[in-house]
Amino acid sequence: MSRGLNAGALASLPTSVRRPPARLAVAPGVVHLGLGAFHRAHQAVVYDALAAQGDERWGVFGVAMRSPDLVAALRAQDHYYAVEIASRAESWWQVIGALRDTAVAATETQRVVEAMAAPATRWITLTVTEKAYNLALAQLIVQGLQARQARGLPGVTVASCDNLSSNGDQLRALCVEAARLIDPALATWVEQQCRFPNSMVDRIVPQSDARVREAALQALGVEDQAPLSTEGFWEWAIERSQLEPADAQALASVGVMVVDDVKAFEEAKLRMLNGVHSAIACIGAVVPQNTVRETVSLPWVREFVRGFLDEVAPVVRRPNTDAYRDALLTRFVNPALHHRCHQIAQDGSVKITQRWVPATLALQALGKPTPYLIMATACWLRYWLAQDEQGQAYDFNDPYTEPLRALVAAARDDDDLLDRLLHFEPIWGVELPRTPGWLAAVQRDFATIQSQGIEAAVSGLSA
Ligand code: CS2
Repeated sequence: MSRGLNAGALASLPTSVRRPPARLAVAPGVVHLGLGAFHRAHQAVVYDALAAQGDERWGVFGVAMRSPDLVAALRAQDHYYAVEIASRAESWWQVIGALRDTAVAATETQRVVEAMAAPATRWITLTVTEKAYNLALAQLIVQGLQARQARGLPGVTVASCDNLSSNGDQLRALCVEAARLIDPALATWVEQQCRFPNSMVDRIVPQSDARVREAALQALGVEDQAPLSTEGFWEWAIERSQLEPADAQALASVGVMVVDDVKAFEEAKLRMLNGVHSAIACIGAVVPQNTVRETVSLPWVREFVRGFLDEVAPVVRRPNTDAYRDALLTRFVNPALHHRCHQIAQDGSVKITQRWVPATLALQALGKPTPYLIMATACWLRYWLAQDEQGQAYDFNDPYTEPLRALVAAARDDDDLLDRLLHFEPIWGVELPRTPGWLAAVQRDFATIQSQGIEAAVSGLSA
């Protein structure tokens, strides 16, 4: 039995492993909700870069929303864990020190509230996934804000880092609503004392697995129960007007893009990266292929990805979309990343409503056809059949599984089913299904997938 990673093991790690900056006895300045892989391989790495410069205010109190397992593993490791950062040019393992304390929101709510209301806390950040943006989430945050108000403490920066359009504005609206239900004066305090920056964060961080744990053991010489593997690329764009000037300066000094408007970054991320990611995930799940890299390595999928990215580029304001597209094509086939298609396909309905619907409507408004988005939609419908082309059944993990299953059960025949699925308002809204030709085009592509298979249907687009 090998020893585990913890504070005592740091000194004897191999010299090839990058060590975290020394921890000073400073209370965490950040409460992060949603302790998934993304935060630990993205923002926590940024905070370590700040700590390495001597800025000690970015230690993290990490909150898992429900699952106790990761928290238990991290506590046993003094909250240290290792990240493999691998790009084409170089790769290394780095132990992260930013995480200082943890709690599980579902069972330790009071500790979480106390952490948010602690004098040292200046930021509350979130990566809780799209489906979690509801009143219950805001009520949790507002408990912390209410305690701050009662104690005469200043407001905080509440930063949503999820893949949602105008994520900060959405979170502000929810928090103000939750505060108003308690006391209108609290709602005013939240609006006036707290900042809710819009932001775009990007780094591909697959869920960890046994392969990553084994690679970590090889690299570190000790066992890490919570290691991650990610790419070298990362971006974080955040809205300047919602930041304390000192925070803006600190973040910018380690490479965060502090910008006047994140819209252009958000469009590139949601419509290009995430948009095509969801399509790749559906295609890969159906073929089937295990990972994004395997799927995008198929020449016909690569062509599709390129076509999809070129199709949506006119409704992305970020400059140099060609370079952004080419970078994505490289990032998706990073051999170090084992990003499972089924992981990305999960929660698909709440994702594609952000990723495909606004892009389709924006292109239609420009009078441009959307054959790739339409094919992606047909692939999503095919994915909903829950069986790959080899006849293997798979499970969904989607907040709308029940209502969508009910639609399937109520359908009179296949045409009726498609019609019902494509009118499901929480995903498509009301406008898109009414636009001329959209429904018929999706139905036509779906029929081609059903009769000829997904490869023939998708390849037909670029032919
Ligand atoms: C992916 C994202 O799972 C998904 O839906 O599209 O997690 C994606 O990997 C990240 O947004 C990249 O920054």
